[in-house]
Amino acid sequence: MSIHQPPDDWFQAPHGAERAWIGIALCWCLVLTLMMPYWHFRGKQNSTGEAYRTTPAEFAARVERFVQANTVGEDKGVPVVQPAPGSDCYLQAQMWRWHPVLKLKKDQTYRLHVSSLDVQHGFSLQPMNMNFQILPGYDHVLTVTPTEAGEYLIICNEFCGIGHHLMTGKILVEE
Ligand SMILES: [Cu+2]
Repeated sequence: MSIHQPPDDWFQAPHGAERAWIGIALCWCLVLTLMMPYWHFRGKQNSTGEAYRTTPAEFAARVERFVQANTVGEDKGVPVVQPAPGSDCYLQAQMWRWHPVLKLKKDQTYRLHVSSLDVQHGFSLQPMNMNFQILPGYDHVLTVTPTEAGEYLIICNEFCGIGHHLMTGKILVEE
């Protein structure tokens, strides 16, 4: 409630430059809305949309089996896991770690399953800046073919609590 009653004619329809800017903003919203389905088919860094229902417990059990069968080393207490080229590999997001470290071969294709055990996380692969939302209850499957050897960092770019800034992971790609 205002202290003073506004005058009866306080409202004025937008005109001139204001009208033009509203029009420009509206057009840009429409362009971006159309770009969303377009990027789904054309974008090089967009997910295929392949996802399946799962539960945190079921996904964690699959990750554990995958880790136990393919571990080849350790990096600061985190298992380094090397899946067979062409196979399914798993990455688990949880407050506040990515588990395990994956070791992949250059030019080989993998089906990377990613899910969260607790809250929503953001998978952000650096330095190429590929980003995917990771939700609990969904097994997101990304078809991955690394084209350059090196060490890639995974950070979480969806705020997930007090340890969010510590949530980093790694993917190693070798020749
Ligand atoms: Cu986070």
